[in-house]
Amino acid sequence: MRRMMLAAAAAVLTAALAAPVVAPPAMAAPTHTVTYDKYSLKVDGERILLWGGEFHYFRLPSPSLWRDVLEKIRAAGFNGVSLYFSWAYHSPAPGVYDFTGVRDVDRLLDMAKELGLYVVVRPGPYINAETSGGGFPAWLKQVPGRARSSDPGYTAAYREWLGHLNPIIARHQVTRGGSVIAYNVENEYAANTDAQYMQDLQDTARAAGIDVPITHNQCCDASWTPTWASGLGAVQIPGVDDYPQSFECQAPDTWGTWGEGVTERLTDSAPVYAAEYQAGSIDLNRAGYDACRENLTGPSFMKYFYKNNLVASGATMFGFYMAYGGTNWGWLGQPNDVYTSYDYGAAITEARQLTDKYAEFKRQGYFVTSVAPLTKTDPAAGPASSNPALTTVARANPDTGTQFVLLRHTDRAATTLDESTLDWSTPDGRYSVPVSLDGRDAHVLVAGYDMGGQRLAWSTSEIMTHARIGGRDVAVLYGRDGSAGSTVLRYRSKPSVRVLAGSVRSSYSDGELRLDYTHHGLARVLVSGGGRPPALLLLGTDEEAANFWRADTSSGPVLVRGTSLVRSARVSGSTVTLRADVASAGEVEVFAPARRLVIGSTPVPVRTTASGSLVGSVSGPASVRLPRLTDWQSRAEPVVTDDRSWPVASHATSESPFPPVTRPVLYAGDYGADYGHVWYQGSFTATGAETAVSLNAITGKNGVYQVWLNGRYLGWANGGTQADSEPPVNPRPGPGTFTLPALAPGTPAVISVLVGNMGHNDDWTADDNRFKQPRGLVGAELVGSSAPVTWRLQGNRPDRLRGPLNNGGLHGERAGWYLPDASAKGWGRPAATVQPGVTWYRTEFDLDLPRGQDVPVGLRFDGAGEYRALIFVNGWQLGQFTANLGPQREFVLPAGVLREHGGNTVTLAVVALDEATLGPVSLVALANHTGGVPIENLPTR
Ligand code: IPT
Repeated sequence: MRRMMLAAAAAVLTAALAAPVVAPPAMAAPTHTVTYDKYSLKVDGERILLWGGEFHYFRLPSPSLWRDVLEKIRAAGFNGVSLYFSWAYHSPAPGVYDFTGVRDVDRLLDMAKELGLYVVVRPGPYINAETSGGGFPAWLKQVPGRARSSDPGYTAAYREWLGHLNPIIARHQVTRGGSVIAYNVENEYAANTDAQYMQDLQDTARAAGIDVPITHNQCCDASWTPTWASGLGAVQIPGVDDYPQSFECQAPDTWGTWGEGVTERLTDSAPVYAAEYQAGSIDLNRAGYDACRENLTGPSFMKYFYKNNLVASGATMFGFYMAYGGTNWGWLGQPNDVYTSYDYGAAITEARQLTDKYAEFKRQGYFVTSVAPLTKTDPAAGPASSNPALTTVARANPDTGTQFVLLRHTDRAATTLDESTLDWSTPDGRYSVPVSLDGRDAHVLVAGYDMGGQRLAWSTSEIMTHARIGGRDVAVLYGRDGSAGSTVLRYRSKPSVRVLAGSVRSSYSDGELRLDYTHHGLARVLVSGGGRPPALLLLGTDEEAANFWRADTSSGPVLVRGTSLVRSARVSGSTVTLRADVASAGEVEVFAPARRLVIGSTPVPVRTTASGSLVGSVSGPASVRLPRLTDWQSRAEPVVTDDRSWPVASHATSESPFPPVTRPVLYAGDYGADYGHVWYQGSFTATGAETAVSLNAITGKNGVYQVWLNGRYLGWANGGTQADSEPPVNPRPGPGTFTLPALAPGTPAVISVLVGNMGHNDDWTADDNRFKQPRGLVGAELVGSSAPVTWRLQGNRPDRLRGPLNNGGLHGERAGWYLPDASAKGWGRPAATVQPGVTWYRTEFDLDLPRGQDVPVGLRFDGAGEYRALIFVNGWQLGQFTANLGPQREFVLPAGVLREHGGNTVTLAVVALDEATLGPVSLVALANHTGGVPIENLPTR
């Protein structure tokens, strides 16, 4: 009997954990289904090609700007986003979680749904992402049991996190009317793997009502095992991460150092998933992110690698890492690989500006989301090329026959201009097709395609997009400026052809209209009759094509050119209304079923063109002058303070695998000092024999510590960095010996040490040896004396509003000097130079930026010297200027934190290693557009 009951209970449990979960009865009925097969995901049975960009909400502390960035992502043609969720960002302490304000992920997922973006959620628990601890909260270092395993200590901790997050995600699934389409467990889980843990993560998700497909992102090609495609812990849609260019932004000529970048098929039961595909880079060598954007991951990289991958792999699910990188504000960043900016050389800059890479994303994104046969393709024989320097790779849709032919250089690194003739058997006949390729580029040529109401036999121009507008098919095709193009369309009878602009030759025979031209500017050809609906072919250069914006409305798509962004469009009656940004005055052209145009709330007088479009002119933004920062007040932080309320370092043991250099354990985290700076005070009674103090500290890369005796500065040393290899760990990672002045026997003495913790190690190796390395002092002893020293320490106190990562343990942080309403007492006129230690500076300024304009504002530092400055704006710690390290001099101040209409406070905590001169600090306008999004100011208290 008892056995039976147990068996029944086990069956119920198994059902609850493993079966695809049926929504609890209280939930509304599923509104959509998400299924998949080897070709693609399907929503309500309809195939989709998921073209997603990665976005980190936690790197943009302004929910209003989430909308700005998500609208820009959508406007580039993405139909999805991948979102990591950072555990550390939401949890200052075990059991304490916050999902409000800048941590309101419910709001984020609502926004994604409203904008029509599918979401792949990536809740970790481990995320890497160059975040401190790889997204693990620092308090997890005190939890016994190996992280990223099925150890009970870790399991209880991550279940707490997912216990808060999963229910939020669950209610935003496509199956419940939201837009979450897949759920990524763990992250590149390839070292020290524990299959039971992978399984538990999935069971936990299912039990919380997650019923969309579960995915994983395997590092870095299928040779890494396990791939989680089969066996215990297998996911439904295993994916692969690909970073073919590696991360050396300073190298101008890199081309696939990490391989071909073709995403492997890991299973025949699911689509090929490029879970993270390189779309930028961390700046390992501090070359500056523009070098990452231009040298390493620019448009020619995108053209070659993305198109090659699209056709060679047949992937229909993509997550481009990153679409927008953002900012390592507060103590969010991991110390080794990144600095404050996480711009990533992405298509959208940290200051939310659109780049040449954005234009390339637009050309490709519009294509892959407009041409439906791409969602279901099999490998096919590519046409033979008469010139061996050029090669083809092909796929075809088995239902429509539509072919996708990749044209590339045989030597993928070739930079030559080569011409060839393809012997191309298309669904509409066999053709000799002249093609050319100039340098590092690739083309996806399409044949046998029902392009709206037209039949495209083939074209050597690439398709950007096409849309039925006002009863006509409008298609945008493009090619490199100066290259030849041909397009062949089929008709029942000879159509009438009118070349409205540019130079295009046309000929007709045997049901085929052939257009020949050189890509140059924007040619326009109107085709009517021939037994098909009329068509307007817009044949442009790459640049002209990228000027087009496509927005979907309930009256069908509209196309726009001449604005610097189109966020959305609406057609009502005979009026088309655009939400669009404009950087400079000029002409705007709109293809829409309308006769009147409104941009924002301003009617724009228009005329109708022969192309059937509306043309008018728009004005640019008003110019902006930002105030100068003057009237600085300053205040030095004390070096010796009353420490009676500070915890005494008294522990004999630690959870950390790193053995203490001396006892008691001095590790900051063991006493709750988790982020940023930590002050230590060591009190002793002098024997007179002390000659020096020998210290050791771990700060993470680029961290330093400073030492004083009785308030007198003794100097500084570099803190230890991450031990990159496996154990044995470096036994004395951050040594420093500081000579003491002579002390009279019997006198009380205080050694003050300020240790800057640059962030916690990641847990890439899933073995605790990196992640659980301590921060702060790891050893301290007097030289020449055995006088007992009592060490006390003071660390961060979390700011409830700004979150656990906003602050460290500087006195000024604990006393609230960083807040905009800090008392003016104790502040005075700054001295000409700063002394070693911590000096705070503060000033206020008013802004009143032009309404209806988007002016991203930065704070620029022009100084140099042995100092760093923590930057607080209205209390939000927006970065660290490292004068001695570079490369970053401009720090983005997100609107919302920054009050665009009203008073602002900038507070700097300058940590000087030597006497230093600060140098100018100024506000800079990083761009200026009309448009933008409405900005909600964040509270300051
Ligand atoms: C890949 C990680 O999954 C991602 O979180 C991020 O760290 C990215 O790298 C680099 O920016 S791991 C990489 C070794 C492929």
